[in-house]
Amino acid sequence: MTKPEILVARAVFPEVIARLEEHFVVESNQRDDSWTQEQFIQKLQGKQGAFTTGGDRIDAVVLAACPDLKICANMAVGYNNFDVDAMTQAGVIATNAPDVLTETTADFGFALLMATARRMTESEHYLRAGKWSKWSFDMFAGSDIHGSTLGILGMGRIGQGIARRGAHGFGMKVIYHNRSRLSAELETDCKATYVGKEELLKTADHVMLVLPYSPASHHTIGAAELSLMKPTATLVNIARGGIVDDAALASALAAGRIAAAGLDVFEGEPKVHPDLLTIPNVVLTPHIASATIPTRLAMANLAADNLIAVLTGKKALTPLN
Ligand code: 8YV
Repeated sequence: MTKPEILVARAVFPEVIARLEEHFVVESNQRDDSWTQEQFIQKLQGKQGAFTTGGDRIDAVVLAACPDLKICANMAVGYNNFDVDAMTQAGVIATNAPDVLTETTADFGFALLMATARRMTESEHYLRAGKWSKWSFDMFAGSDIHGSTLGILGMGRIGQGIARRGAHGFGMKVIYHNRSRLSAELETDCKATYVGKEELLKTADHVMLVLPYSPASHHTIGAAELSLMKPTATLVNIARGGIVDDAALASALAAGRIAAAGLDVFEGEPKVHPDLLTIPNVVLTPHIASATIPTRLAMANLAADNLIAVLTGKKALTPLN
């Protein structure tokens, strides 16, 4: 029997490519070239499977040009790069990579919160620039994490992981807002209290964004929402670019309307709003919340498992449609 053909759209672990090659004829992009949509379509034509990452868009145009496609496996839990309705209509299975990255991403969310509230990068830049000539009582004074109120917007698995870290590890009061309320059991486990979005923004000392991106969550945090937050508050976004209006955030930070922000994701990344690059009270990281080798390997293997299952006639492990 001839092996199905697949495209791996971005560079990944060689051992994952080797696993895929046991089952498929693999065209991979180990040079990690950036492709235009036209080039992507050209490579995908005639393939039954695609291994994608968050930057590879699968929409009606791509689907219409690639009628042999049966499955697209995303090496990401977020899947706003997929038009799932169009995929369903075209009979293409969509899968993501949940669970395997939950704890690693929650660790990072917490790290970014602490770095932001305690002004770690801002103070390091000061030190490296040779500006530290003497200690002073209020030098880089930040805000406390322990005992403060953590407001989490989006309470999926990663949000719950951050809530547990905050409540159990740091004695934080955790409040959350989500499309649906957690079960009583999960609320007890996370020590988290459900509140409305406005109450969360007004009362949290630290606001953590962990909600999925969709047209409905576009600019969930804009000028109006930022004006509700405490002037001493921090905002952390590890969800997706576009959930925050980055221009409005840059103005709020520059004007001191909130104390600080920590951002791992950006509107139009890898481009970053130029004002954010010059403002001191923002910690910036290049979309690395899931970046540990074991976790990225688990994500890649889960995407590979989905491709292998579907193209050998079995059910997808983590289907989206
Ligand atoms: C990925 C992510 O690294 O899983 C997600 O949704 O944002 C990250 O973990 C990124 O999307 C690349 O696929």
